[in-house]
Amino acid sequence: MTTTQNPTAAGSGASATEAFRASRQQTEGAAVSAERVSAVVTAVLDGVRAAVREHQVTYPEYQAAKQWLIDVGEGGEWPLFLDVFVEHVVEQNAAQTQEGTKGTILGPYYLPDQKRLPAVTALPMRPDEPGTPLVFAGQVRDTAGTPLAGAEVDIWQNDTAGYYSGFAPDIPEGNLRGVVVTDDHGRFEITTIHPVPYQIPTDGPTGALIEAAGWHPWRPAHLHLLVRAPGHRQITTQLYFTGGEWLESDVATATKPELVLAPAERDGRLRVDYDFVLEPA
Ligand code: MBD
Ligand code: FE
Repeated sequence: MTTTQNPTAAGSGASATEAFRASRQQTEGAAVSAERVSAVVTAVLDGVRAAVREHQVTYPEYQAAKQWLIDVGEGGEWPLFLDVFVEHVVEQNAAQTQEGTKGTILGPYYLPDQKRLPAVTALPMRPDEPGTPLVFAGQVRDTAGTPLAGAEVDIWQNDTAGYYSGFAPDIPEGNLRGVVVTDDHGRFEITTIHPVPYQIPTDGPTGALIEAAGWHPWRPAHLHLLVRAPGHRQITTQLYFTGGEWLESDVATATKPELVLAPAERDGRLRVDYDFVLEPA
């Protein structure tokens, strides 16, 4: 995957399109019937037509909207835009049949095949990585309470500048990303830094829309996680932190009360414990 030389976040959106293309094989679903395509697309178009009618959309507005759609595609921001504004509803649908730990959206910045790390570990970091040290520890169990040894806690987060490795220049590949493997008791203990709130790139078409609408572009600070074990349903989730900004107004509508943690200071470092529960596949 190429990393754009644009240090601004518009580069993030474009790289997210490449990451999505690269991972697409895994996400391809079964064939969809004509009935279902027609039902869903008709509903989408009916919604658009209703908005045009209700708000008496003009020709200049219609042409501006067309240009914006072209710009989102050319800027590679469809993964960013869709994951921010639509994915949470798809996740709600999926959550209806999911037991165990609450899930939430994946977002555009996951990269597969990161470094495998032992149960007690630090995420790959630069020697001078800025940030508040955070120890994140817990256990992975099944819904019957049995610890899952060898489970994978696949974790990624932003740095204190707000950037994700692989989606911004000048950050080493794999920085603040890793696949932590639980010990014989299903436990893990990960040393990292506290993530910071994430700002949707303000210099791309998604940011332009947010600005034009008078919305704000922020997500609360979060850790991203995929947790998996053989024979169990993978959980996609995020963890948030009490007292942080934007918890009540996440632009991506992806917070859930169960996912907000309260780190405590211990030995001069922040520590937070959280256990994951996986249901049988
Ligand atoms: C993110 O970091 C994120 O988690 C989501 C869901 C969307 C955009 C950026
Ligand atoms: Fe994120």
